[in-house]
Order: sequence, then C-alpha cells, then structure tokens
Amino acid sequence: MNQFNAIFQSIIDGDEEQTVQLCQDMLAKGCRPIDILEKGMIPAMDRLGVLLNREERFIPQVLISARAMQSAVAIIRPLLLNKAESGTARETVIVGTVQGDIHTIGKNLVGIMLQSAGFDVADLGSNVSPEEFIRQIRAHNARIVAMSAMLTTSMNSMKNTVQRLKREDFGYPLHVIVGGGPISPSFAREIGADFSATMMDTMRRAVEISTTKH
Ligand code: B12
Repeated sequence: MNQFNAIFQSIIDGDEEQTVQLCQDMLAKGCRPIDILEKGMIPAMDRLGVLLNREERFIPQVLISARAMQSAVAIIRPLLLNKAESGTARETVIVGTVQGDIHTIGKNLVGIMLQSAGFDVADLGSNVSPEEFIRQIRAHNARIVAMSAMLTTSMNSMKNTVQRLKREDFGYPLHVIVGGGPISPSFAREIGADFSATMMDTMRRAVEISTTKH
C-alpha cells in the first residue's frame, strides 16, 4: 500500500476528521503538499465519479467526501501560498464556474495555484452569469479569466459566456483559459479560448500571458 492510499480511502469514505489527520501526518513526514493533492486527493474524487456512475455512491455521500477534501485543502493551501511570496506577477485573475454548474473543487484548486504564482485571484464562485464575469473583469481591469465547467450541459453555458466576453470591448485583449472535466482542447479552440488540462498548466499559462507585453 503506498502512502497516498490512506488519504485516498478516507476521502472516499467521507471521513473528514481522519482525512485532516492523515494530511497533517503526511506533511509532518515531509510529504510534498502538491503530491498529497495530485496522488491522493484528486484521484479519490475521480474514483467517486466512477462509483457514482455505478450507483455505488450517491450525491449526498459525494458531498460529504467533497467536504472532507476541502478541509484537507484548507491545510495545504497556506503551504502552497508561502512559496509564492516573491511572485513577480501582481495582476488579478478572475476565476469562476459557469452558470448552471455548482462544482467548485477544481476551480478552487486552480485559484490556489494562481495565487501560489503570485497572482491576486477574484474568485466569483460557481453558477456565475456572463454579466457577472463582465462586471468583475471591468472592476479588476483583469486580462485573464480562468473558467470552469464540469458538466456536459454547462459546456454550452461556457460557450455562451466566452462569446459574450468576446463581444465586449475592455480596451485590451482578454485571455480566457477554460478547463474542467468535459472540456477538451478542440472544444476550447472551437469557442476561442485557451485550454488547460490541470491547475499547474493554468498557472504556467497565466504567467506566460502576464509576462507577455500587450
Ligand atoms: C464532487 C462532485 C460533485 C459535488 C460538488 C461539490 C463541490 N463543492 O464542488 C456535488 C455533490 C455537489 C455534485 C453535484 C452534481 N454533479 Co457532480 N461530481 C463530483 C465529482 C465526484 C468530483 C468533481 C471534483 O471535485 N473533482 C476533483 C477536482 C480536483 O477535479 P476537477 O474538478 O476535474 O478539476 C481539475 C481539472 O478538471 C482542472 N480544472 C477544473 N476546473 C478548471 C478550470 C480551469 C480554468 C482550468 C484551466 C482547469 C480546471 O483542474 C482541476 C485540478 O487538476 C465528479 C466526478 C468526476 N470524475 O469529476 C462528479 C460529476 C462532475 N458530477 C456529475 C453530475 C451529473 C452532477 C449533478 C448534475 C448530479 C445531480 N443529478 O444532481 C450535480 C450538478 C448540479 C449542478 N447544477 O452543477 C457528473 C457530470 C457528468 C457530465 N459529464 O455531465 C460527474 C462527472 C459524475 C459522474 N456521473 O460521472 N457533484
């Protein structure tokens, strides 16, 4: 059994107390926070998706598991942020899950990674309307938006949102990075956005954009 199995299982079981304890133990043993996330916690959520499809787990159980994961993420978050004190970029990235979609975990992680790269993040939460994206982009003079969709049904909402943003004149070019379970590079291309597969990719892409003159 590898060291990530215990936290993987504890998230599947929705045991919040044990998940937090295991996370603390692993960190105390010198385990890298990003490894705990990528090798233990995220695979657990993926596994829950499979169990949901097989009807071996149901939405209320998944909610409890999501809560356990979020409590452990809260412990890891400051460790990821500390590393970034000297980050060069200081612009604000707008982060949100599109209208009609209430999934937050992946989007939250994307926000944390962006903060770890020294960005300010305006997290609009989930179920965000195109109008709210526009309002917040203007309020922050933001050049970068990271948009999440986890449902095939909310892909349409993402497409509409990106189209709405493209019709606005912000006075500078806007970069939209899209991601989430059902989003593919070809879909991103089709709607005129950048694709990122992971939170690490998003961070790299945002740094690339912010260091490119416009
Ligand atoms: C947890 C969960 C929930 C929780 C969400 C809690 C929360 N606060 O987020 C709850 C229980 C509320 C929920 C509800 C529903 N869910 Co749900 N859920 C999941 C589950 C099990 C895990 C998602 C997750 O958090 N993964 C962990 C994170 C870390 O991964 P992630 O989100 O994929 O994010 C990573 C990448 O995608 C990427 N990423 C994510 N966002 C972004 C954004 C950008 C910009 C970038 C670059 C990258 C990026 O980076 C992240 C880190 O690497 C998935 C199964 C799965 N395999 O995804 C189903 C899943 C997404 N849900 C599903 C469904 C159907 C629903 C419901 C409609 C169920 C229902 N009948 O009510 C509702 C949705 C209601 C709504 N209107 O939104 C389906 C979607 C099927 C589809 N293709 O449309 C899935 C796939 C489950 C399944 N059946 O297989 N769900």
